[in-house]
Amino acid sequence: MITLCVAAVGAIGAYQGIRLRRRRALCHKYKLAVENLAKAKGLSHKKALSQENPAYIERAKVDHVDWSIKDKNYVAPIWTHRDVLANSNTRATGHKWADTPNVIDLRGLRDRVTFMGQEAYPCDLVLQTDPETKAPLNPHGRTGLAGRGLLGKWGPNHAGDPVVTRFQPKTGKLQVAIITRKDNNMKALPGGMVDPNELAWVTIEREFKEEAGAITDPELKAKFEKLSTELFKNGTVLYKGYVDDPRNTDNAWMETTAMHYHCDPYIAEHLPLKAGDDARAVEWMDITSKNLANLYSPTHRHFIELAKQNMGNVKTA
Ligand code: RP5
Repeated sequence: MITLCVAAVGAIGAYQGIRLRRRRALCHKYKLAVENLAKAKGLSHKKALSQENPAYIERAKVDHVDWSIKDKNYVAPIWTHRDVLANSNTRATGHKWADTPNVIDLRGLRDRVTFMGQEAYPCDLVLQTDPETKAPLNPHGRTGLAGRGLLGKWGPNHAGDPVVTRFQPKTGKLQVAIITRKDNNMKALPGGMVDPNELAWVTIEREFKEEAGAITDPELKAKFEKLSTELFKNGTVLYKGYVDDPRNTDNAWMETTAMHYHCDPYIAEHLPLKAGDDARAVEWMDITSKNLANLYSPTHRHFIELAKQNMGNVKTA
């Protein structure tokens, strides 16, 4: 009996040791992925420190973005937009797309993943949390704002982004489908939030159709449906991870899956586009360094550059 107990305790100890080592290895891999992304050209977070979302309150000054540098003077206002609170999943009314206002009550982080460098990591294993509030901490550092701002979820908020390219039928220049966002009038990819239990590639196709295919004429609409459905049959995953988004806060941030779809010459010439949903306008934008410099997020520019690489670095404009 005693021998059995000793063996059982030994086995449990060994199992816990393996789990601890696995957890350490995973955290190390995650940390490296975050560092690599931050080091990548132009991808350290800047928009997340900006005042570019007109609905946002003023962010606190950030002297040290990196959490590992202790900063006693850093006091970020805690702010979550009233629309987020009104749609909390703990309320009887509203659309319930947002988490509970009190992060302590949030039990779901262990069921959620955070994407970094194309890999998915369990949030509860790799994310650091604020020692006082217990809220998850933005892996790219301080933003000057605590709480969730306009984002519904504590931690990562998942989206999908289509990078749809074509050669302009007359000029032959490489172009990308770009919307003008209604919230801040900036040009961006026509992406959107992943719905509960939705696969990212489904979100990507749905969002493109909603934001770039709001066509009312039935004949043109049918043409758009047929051609875009054909286009979305073949896509390449370009990226999974953090987006430098002006809505990010210390405790809530955007992550996305970006996929590339290239139009064949027929689709390039005949796909009709019309802005809808969150888009004020939609256009085929020449891929030039000037145009890419002013996008909603530098991370979107990165996706478009990855799409170019995916096409073998074709000559652009
Ligand atoms: C960005 O916000 C993502 O890359 C995606 O383009 C977009 C999703 O948010 P909404 O457009 O739905 O507001 O971070």
